[in-house]
Amino acid sequence: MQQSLNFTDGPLITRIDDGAYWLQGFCLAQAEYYWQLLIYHFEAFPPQSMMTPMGPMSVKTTSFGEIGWEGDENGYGYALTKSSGQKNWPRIPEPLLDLASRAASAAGYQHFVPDTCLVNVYEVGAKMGLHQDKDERDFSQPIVSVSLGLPATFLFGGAARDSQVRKMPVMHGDVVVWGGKSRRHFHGVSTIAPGQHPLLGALRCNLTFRKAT
Ligand code: MD6
Ligand code: FE
Repeated sequence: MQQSLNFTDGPLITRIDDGAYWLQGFCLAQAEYYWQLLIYHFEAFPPQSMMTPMGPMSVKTTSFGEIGWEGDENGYGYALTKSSGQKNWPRIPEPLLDLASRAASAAGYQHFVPDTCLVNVYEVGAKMGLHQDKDERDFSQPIVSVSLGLPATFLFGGAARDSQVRKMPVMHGDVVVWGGKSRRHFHGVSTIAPGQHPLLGALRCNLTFRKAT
């Protein structure tokens, strides 16, 4: 971490890289409410493990928004799709749109209006290998990533897969905003360690908001 600015009336904001910021505790006060919205969503759209060319992912996924993310045995990584099977994904709830927009603003990206929210659920032992987020059309728009539940080590590399990787302990209520020069940098999540979170139990949940179309 190169630089931390602790504003007296705001969250701890750490610059991770060019255009990438870690907002510690940014949504801690509202996190329980967001989790309630997610539990409700999971009843109709349960998180499912996506298929990749390397086999099923350990992380389970569901979505909100005009388009969602689905597994793809043929290509690499994910494919953006219009719907989940027959059912369209529900709209991104207003409180979550508001959170994404406020977090993006706090990191210097004004007027962020995401059209998709990917919800990743990690059980103990799940992880996400180093990857780039490069399926979106407009790389001027950032990604807003919200962490809930068990802590995780977020890995942040560079433009190449073998660039040096930094490790950030992301906690319940943290938000990472990602854009600018580091928009396509490699990143991932280490294996989730056993633990119990007071609200989520033995789970970590991550929301990523994007403007994909
Ligand atoms: C996760 N997140 O934290 C996975 N991508 O569970 C991501 O892959 C991610 O957190 C782009 C920007 C922020 C992220
Ligand atoms: Fe990603």
